[in-house]
Amino acid sequence: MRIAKFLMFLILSGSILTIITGCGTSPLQVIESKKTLSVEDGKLVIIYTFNQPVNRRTVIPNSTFIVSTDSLKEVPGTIEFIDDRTVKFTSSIPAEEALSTNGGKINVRLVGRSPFKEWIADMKGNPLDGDNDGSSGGDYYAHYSFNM
Ligand SMILES: [Ca+2]
Repeated sequence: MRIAKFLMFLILSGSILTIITGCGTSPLQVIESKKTLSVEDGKLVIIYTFNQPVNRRTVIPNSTFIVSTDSLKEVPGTIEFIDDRTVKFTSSIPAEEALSTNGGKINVRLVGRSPFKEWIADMKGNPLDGDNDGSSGGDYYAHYSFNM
């Protein structure tokens, strides 16, 4: 009887703790901006700002930061950090090569869910809340129309 009560206490205090810690922290999310996409020196540039610092080692081109177009499944590029919350992708090929002559669609996927735990993470290792449901995990997808 006493053990059962103690177990009950453990289960209750555990769930209360989960509720408290769950409310206190907001997950890593992308802040939507109108100036995401641009061309610099003929290269395609995509900039995202997050709501908190990002673990730099987790942002990897064509692994956790995936850019594609109508004609290219993976646009090769490099990642640099403007500050600890702002990530800049620059294509290593000219924008003209990544797109068709008139432009086209650019698709971005930021990985927040992966069976291999290869995702964009905050400083504590929690994955990106890309689907914006308020809890860590879920991919972020964005599609842009681009005119050359
Ligand atoms: Ca989520």
